[in-house]
Amino acid sequence: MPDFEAFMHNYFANYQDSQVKEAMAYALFAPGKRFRPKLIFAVLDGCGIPRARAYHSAMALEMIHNYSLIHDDLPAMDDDDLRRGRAACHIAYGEAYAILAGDALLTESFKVVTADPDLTAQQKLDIIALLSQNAGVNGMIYGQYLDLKAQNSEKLSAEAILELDDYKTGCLFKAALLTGMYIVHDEANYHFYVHLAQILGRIFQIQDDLFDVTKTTTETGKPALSDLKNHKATLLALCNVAEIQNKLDNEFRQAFALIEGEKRVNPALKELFMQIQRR
Ligand code: GRG
Repeated sequence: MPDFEAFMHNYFANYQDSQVKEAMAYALFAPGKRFRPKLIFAVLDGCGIPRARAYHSAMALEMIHNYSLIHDDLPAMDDDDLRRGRAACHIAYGEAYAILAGDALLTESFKVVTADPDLTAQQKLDIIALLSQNAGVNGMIYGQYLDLKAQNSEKLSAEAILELDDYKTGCLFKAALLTGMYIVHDEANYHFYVHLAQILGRIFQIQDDLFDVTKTTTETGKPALSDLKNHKATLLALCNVAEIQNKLDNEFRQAFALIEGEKRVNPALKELFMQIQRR
């Protein structure tokens, strides 16, 4: 996706030089998969609308995602030294600058949406409200809270773990799909996007839990067995690897049935889910 990367680099040039800016760039331009932007672009692709129409919003969402990863790795949270195969932001820049870089990515994300020349004022308001709601205390932060709380409590039920996943991981996917929905004016399909985002959040989190025990540090770019070290609430505490793989297959079946059930099937969304299945 070179055009989108170039767009983000150009936008970034507006920020005055500082070590906080360097720490922000270190996180944002690390080799991430850009799944949340890809979800937005898939919604646009399905309607034949050029991806560039979503670049501002996709950058905003990727900034929020990267803020969450910087803060998630901090000693007060997961205390992970490695992210995407290299030193976590707080290891490279120190805790204070990493905290500021995360704060700056979050606050600047909203400004990026306002700078989009193609969105109407109503679309900007809708997208900013959507991003803040899904990143905030009724969204991803609530998921992170449930996750932290679970580390010091009794084993969670499978339902409680899936609820945690819906908030921690599903909310930003919901923000991505609904951002696409607002840009292409497909509000009539609101429930389809919300349901698909929920399934995707579960898929991602289940894969992440599985990869923690089945893949090496070189393959994931993260320390192996990190969830175990942090006494994380994952399905592995309740089921074996084969059972979890079964749950994952079931979530994929639901996702494909949902996509195929649409009056106008979006092949780009289907292809993205197939890519996620091949991870
Ligand atoms: C600190 C407020 C705050 C929130 C943190 C997202 C999150 C909440 C923590 C991340 C924990 C985690 C590893 C969740 C599993 C799913 C997930 C979000 C993985 C990382 O996303 P990818 O795989 O990352 O899209 P890349 O590196 O590709 O951008």
